[in-house]
Amino acid sequence: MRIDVLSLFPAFITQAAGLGVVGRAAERGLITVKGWNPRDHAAGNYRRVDERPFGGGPGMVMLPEPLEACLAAARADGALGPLIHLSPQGPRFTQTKARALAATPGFLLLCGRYEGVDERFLDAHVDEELSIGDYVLSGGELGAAVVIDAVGRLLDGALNDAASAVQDSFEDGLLDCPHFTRSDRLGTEGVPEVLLSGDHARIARWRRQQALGRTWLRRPDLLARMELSPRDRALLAEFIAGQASAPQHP
Ligand code: 9D3
Repeated sequence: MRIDVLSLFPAFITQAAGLGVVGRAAERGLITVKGWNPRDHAAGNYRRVDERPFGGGPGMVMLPEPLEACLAAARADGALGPLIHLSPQGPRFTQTKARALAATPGFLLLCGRYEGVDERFLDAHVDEELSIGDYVLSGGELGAAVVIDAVGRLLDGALNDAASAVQDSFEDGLLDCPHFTRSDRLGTEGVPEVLLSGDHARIARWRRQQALGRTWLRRPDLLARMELSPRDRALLAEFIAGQASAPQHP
């Protein structure tokens, strides 16, 4: 997979994509992340990439010309797939979207700065928009890093253990169960007895029940949109019955 990122801070993206699981995926040749700086394609001694908006008001807007030249350079270099604008106006980036992108050969990400990007560039070149959540960032770079991380770790061979990919929170729509380490200092203190039992069927059952129960406690919105199997419903009912005082969900 190839991801090309248009950003005034390309090093931010390439550094983030060089670490951890995604960095290893890059070493394994599964993913290439390339940064493109519109400033390298800006004209004049000042290499302006921003300008004051028509109609006045505070703040600057990214000029279309450096972005057009930057995009053309990326495409000429082989950048492929849709151009996705990281934007607070976009629909929310989700695990479903991450899976869809991971199944493609590549895409481009456009990171805005200042107040945003000239609408005429967006109309002419952007295929999709994505927001990473309802909070105000100072630019699209963190959004791009989030997308690259979530997509990169889904690529076949990116994770060392294939099982950890399927077990993931959100891959089955549930939060994770609690984890306990074989810590020298803490020993087995505070560790649920079932995890020490060696009974793998009981352990799997407990973990599933914890995942269901914690989702019910902390993210009832996720459970509401799920179709639980009869077994899961029974596990959750048992979890709820074991709660000291059940929280009231509307
Ligand atoms: C305070 C400026 N806002 C005036 C209403 C508009 C605004 C412009 C530019 C708000 C944020 C940004 C920069 N944000 C992004 O580029 C961005 C973002 C975000 O802020 N939140 C969630 N997801 C994303 S993806 C890109």
